[in-house]
Amino acid sequence: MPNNHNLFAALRAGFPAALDTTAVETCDTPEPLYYTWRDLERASARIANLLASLELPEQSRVAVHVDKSVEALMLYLGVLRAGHVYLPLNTAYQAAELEYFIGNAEPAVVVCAQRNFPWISKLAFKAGVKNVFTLDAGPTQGSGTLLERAAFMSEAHEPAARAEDDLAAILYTSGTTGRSKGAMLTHRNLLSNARVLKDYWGWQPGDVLIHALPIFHVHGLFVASHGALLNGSKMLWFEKFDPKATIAQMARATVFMGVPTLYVRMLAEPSLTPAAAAHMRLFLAGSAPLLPETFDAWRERTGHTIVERYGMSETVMLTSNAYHAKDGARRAGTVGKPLPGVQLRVHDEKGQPCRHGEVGGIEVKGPNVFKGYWRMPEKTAEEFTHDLWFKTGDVGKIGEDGVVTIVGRSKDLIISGGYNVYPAEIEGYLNEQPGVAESAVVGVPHPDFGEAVIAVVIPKPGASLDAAALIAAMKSKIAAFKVPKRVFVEPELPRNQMGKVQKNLLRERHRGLFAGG
Ligand code: MLC
Ligand code: AMP
Repeated sequence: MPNNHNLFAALRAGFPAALDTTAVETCDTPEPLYYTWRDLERASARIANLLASLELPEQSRVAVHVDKSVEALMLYLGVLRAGHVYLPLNTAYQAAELEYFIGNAEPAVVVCAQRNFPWISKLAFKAGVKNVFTLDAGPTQGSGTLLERAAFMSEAHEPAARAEDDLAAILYTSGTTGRSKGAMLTHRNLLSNARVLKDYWGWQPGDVLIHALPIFHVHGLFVASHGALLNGSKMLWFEKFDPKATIAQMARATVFMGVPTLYVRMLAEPSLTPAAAAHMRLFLAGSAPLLPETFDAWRERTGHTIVERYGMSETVMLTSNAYHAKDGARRAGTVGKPLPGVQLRVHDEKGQPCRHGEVGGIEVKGPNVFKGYWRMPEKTAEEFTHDLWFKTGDVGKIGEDGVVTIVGRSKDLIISGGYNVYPAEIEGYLNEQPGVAESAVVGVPHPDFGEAVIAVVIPKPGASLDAAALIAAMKSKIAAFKVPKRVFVEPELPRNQMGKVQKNLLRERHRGLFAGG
């Protein structure tokens, strides 16, 4: 079907002719499991046929809250193939978080781990979802009702016809105020970006990717998986990141992608040596700022210079340091130049262009920029300028040489170990706790996570608050990575003359909290 813009069809075209060679090898299952390209082809066809048999409305959302496994990747491919919309959810999310996503996205299908079926199915059925399946990574093959049902389906499936602007995925990103927003990504957004990255990062025949990131966010699901699939490259697959085991696999691999925390943790391993990394071609980092110390230490310890790149859920990848020498040098503390096809500008608060080196809001345009927030036309309009550039919420500058440096964020956002945490959301939960008058959540430097979430809470008159009890209460409600690592009970919050909480003072006061580990 020449005019079919279904992303799956393009990824499938990248599979090697030898379909019986290994596409994915697992590294942290009791025994290594080998999945061939034919396995990916057949399983995604069966899952697509299963979805087709359910006679869902066109472009139905399929919400997925499952542990990382090769079967979960097959499910992603099956959803694309069937022409539906993939909605991945972090497995750390708990009931309150999931209830919102399911209510907002109105998926036709929910897939969850067997152990979570009792509570997730309850939420889903309450919201009117008719199809709830389970999917677990088993010791020898995936298990659960999704694959049991798919096993009866045909292995032949023609990818559903899709237009470039049809939705392929929705990724929820938390909002600075109020609830999370679903970023709608189209087949064109994802494919155009994957093709640009294939070229820009010099993907080669014979490349082998170490895949150690979760597959419910842009970095692991799109940047890493698409890169390997489009290039027909084998993946060495970790369900959970392990620094020692990752280093051990470098002798068989060529490409690694990680958030800065993964690099920091590998640097703590004595086995990280130039010899261990000698077979590698490319180390990529992103999702959070890579500290120049980490960049330098990595070069010293391995002889490799990390390529740092910058992106976000709404735009996939925007800029990258160079891979090819012709594209320039790789510089610590910068995120490189806009990728081919991406336009990037820096504007001041009045909407006027900043000069080279002047700091302002980063705005972008290009085939990679998302279609808008799911069922939130007003929020979408707010995030675009009148001439339709997307306002990233990141603050930065462009040098004379075109290289972009991110200096901060205008959005009140903490990035902890590559996961985003929106203070407004956590403050909302804290403020609901008995005896809490108000709270302020900020990020402070952390040697492992880059930034760590902490909270300052103010008791209601006469109330006494226990920091440990507040942390325990948060742990029972929200994803653990969002829970403040420390809570301080203080008499009042610092405010400016306008009454606005001065979070910068709180950050300053607590910045040494985790110094040195
Ligand atoms: C885990 N914990 C975290 C955390 N990850 N706390 C703060 N920040 C984090 N990122 C907490 C858990 O809640 C738990 O707390 C304890 O640490 C141990 O949990 P774990 O699951 O064993 O942790 P670990 O496996 O060590 O996970 C750390 C990690 C993981 C760094 C491997 O966070 C990770 O995979 N991060 C990558 C995120 C990512 O892929 N981001 C890409 C977003 S895409 P407790 O209290 O229960 O003990 C994007 C766009 C772009 O941003 O540009 O790419
Ligand atoms: P997300 O909403 O999870 O997609 O996170 C996107 C945000 O991560 C961006 O808006 C940036 O603030 C941040 N980010 C991604 N890559 C980098 C990077 N290399 N350096 C600094 N911040 C980054």
